[in-house]
Amino acid sequence: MTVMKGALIGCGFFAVNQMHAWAGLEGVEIVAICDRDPERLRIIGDQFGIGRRHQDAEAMMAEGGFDFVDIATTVNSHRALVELAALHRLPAICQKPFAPTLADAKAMVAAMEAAGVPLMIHENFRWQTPILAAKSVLASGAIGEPFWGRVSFRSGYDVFSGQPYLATSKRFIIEDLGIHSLDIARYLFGDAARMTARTRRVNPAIAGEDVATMLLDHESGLTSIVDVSYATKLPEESFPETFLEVDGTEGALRLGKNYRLTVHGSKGTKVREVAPHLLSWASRPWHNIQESVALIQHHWVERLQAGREPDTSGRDNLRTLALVEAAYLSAETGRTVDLGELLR
Ligand code: NAD
Ligand code: 89V
Repeated sequence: MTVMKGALIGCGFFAVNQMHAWAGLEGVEIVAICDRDPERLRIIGDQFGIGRRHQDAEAMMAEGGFDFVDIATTVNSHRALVELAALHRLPAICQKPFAPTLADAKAMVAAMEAAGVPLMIHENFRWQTPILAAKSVLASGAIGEPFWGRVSFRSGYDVFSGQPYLATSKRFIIEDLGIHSLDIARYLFGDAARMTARTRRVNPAIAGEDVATMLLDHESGLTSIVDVSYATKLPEESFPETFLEVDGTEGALRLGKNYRLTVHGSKGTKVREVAPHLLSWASRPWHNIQESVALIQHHWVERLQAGREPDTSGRDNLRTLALVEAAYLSAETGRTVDLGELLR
């Protein structure tokens, strides 16, 4: 089997998961890493036994020796790094959020398309085992035609200790976490035509909004609510579980605490656990996210080898990012935003 070689850029908090997932996949090997911070380079390089270490992504790409780049830096560096990958005709994975603005993301898609190389956004939440299970129930027709849905993430978890930059960003929960929930809504219910949103900042110690409630009119006629909060103090913390409610013409689906999936339809009611697997390198409560990282990276390898576009390609993810922009615009202006306005 030919082994595909990759280079990872950005050796921070989340890259550790990506490196573990690469190490666990067959047919792929990370041969070089890059970070501006020499200490992060040393930590990740030593932990995963990577000898080739760079502080400058441009120099690393110019030297070459790999088949793709995996960009795991924070959002403000994404456009420059993806454009650099395009310049070197290197297929690239870029972490979410795709870009600070939809205009940047459109330029990144255009650059990669002009270079003729694939771009995948690391939008991993739709790859979570419980979300995949819900998708397959909806596709089976067990609840009939879905007409209403809710994607809900409500938590009081301290995300700022692992990712301190989230406390100082002017945009917080929609851009960082809601983006995943909005992508799940697209994955389950199809694209949305209109967005109405309300936001709040409850935690006075942070710069951005930590609560958002979004109403989506989907092209299919389905209505959904996507609600996210990091200000919700519950007796039992559920981070990082996403809860789902879907009503259909023949029944209903509920995904609740501890990955309990209830499906009610014309053939009766079934309740089962759709918990993620605890991979050898994973730790609770992050194992749900960690497994989805392994699954999306596996998808990338498969699609790259087959010469087919990944499901969460740059072009696909423009529609998820447009929902983020629409939510901020709607919350700011108080009006309902037509997605067509943003995607033109
Ligand atoms: P981090 O700040 O811990 O790590 C980013 C690293 O990138 C830092 O070490 C920094 O020095 C390096 N870096 C920044 N710009 C660079 C450049 N131009 N060249 C080389 N190195 C550079 O951030 P993080 O928490 O690991 O987040 C990284 C990205 O991952 C963010 O976009 C975040 O939203 C995303 N993330 C995704 C998930 C998920 O489930 N998909 C979870 C957490 C974070
Ligand atoms: O997925 C993310 O980007 C993370 C977290 C799940 C903690 O919000 O920031």
